Amino acid sequence: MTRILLLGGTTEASQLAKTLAETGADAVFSYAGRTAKPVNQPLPTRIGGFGGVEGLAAYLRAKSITHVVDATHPFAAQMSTNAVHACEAADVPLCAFERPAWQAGEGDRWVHTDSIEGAVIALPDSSTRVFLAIGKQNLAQFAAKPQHHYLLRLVDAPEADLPLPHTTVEIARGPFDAAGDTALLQRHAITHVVAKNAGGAGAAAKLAAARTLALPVIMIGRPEVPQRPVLGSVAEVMAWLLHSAA
Ligand code: 3Y8
Ligand code: NAP
Repeated sequence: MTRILLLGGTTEASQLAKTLAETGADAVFSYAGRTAKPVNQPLPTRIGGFGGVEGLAAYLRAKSITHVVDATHPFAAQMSTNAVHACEAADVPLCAFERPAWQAGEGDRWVHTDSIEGAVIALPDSSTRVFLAIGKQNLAQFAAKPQHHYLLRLVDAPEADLPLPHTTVEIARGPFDAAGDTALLQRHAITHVVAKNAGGAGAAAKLAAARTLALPVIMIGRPEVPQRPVLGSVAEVMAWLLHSAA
């Protein structure tokens, strides 16, 4: 009896949820509860943390989960790490469903950093205008360079004051398109773009826009997560589920 826990929150997770629903799979979709109104999914959905590794392991046992697919974002490193340890503890097979990292192409002006702190260091000292397209969880680190004007794109309007003195806030939920992002960068006279190497299509528009406008992109590399099988398509995940059916 196969029962799947799908750790979601990305375009890939939504694609997989659609196929699981169409095939009548017994699956539950999980959001962290980061946004006010997450997109509805065609599967029974739970919202909120599990309570660390122990909480997730207890959930797996209590709900008789037979497979976990981690389709969270490459930067959701804590969730992915917890999933590895909880699945080991509960002896439940786990795979990750993840899009490949973006690679710089012709005309790209990328500066690679391996952390948010590295991105702050990579920004110039003289004040300029920066598109910070990394959401809201990591803004505090940029307070080390308050001299810049920051264009922020957030999913929900910030409740508390922002940790940066000069900001313009754009409330928008992706996926985004290159024409829209090119116009956005021009409208705000942006000179630098800061991005996480999310991969996939949903967040790539700003990279195409930066290339069009010959702007530098400070590209933050992905955090480390423990070893687990990583699959790259819905078909591969469906085959994995079938192959390792309980
Ligand atoms: C809550 C679920 C789908 C999923 C869509 C993808 C594409 C649009 C692009 C930019 C980059 C960013 C951010 C981004 C994108 C997709 C995907 C993706 C980047 C939602 C969603 C949840 C979140 C959480 C949110 C984070 C933030 C990151 C905004 C839903 C819309 C910047 C990542 O305000 C906050 O606290 C936002 C937090 C985590 C990163 C951060 O650290 O702030 N995603 N994004 C999920 C949950 O609760 O479990 O609300 O519907 C999902 C999507 N966001 O179904 O089609 O697959 O990546 N999300 C980044 O890539 O850098 C925006 O602006 O150019
Ligand atoms: P994170 O830092 O790796 O996780 C922090 C904690 O949030 C986890 O330990 C877990 O809490 C909870 N959590 C995270 N994802 C969850 C999920 N899908 N279901 C249930 N609980 C979850 O996570 P994050 O980077 O904040 O990402 C949160 C959500 O946003 C994820 O769904 C992710 O896919 C989505 N997202 C993130 C980014 C990004 O840039 N980080 C981009 C796009 C989408 P407990 O320890 O209590 O279990």
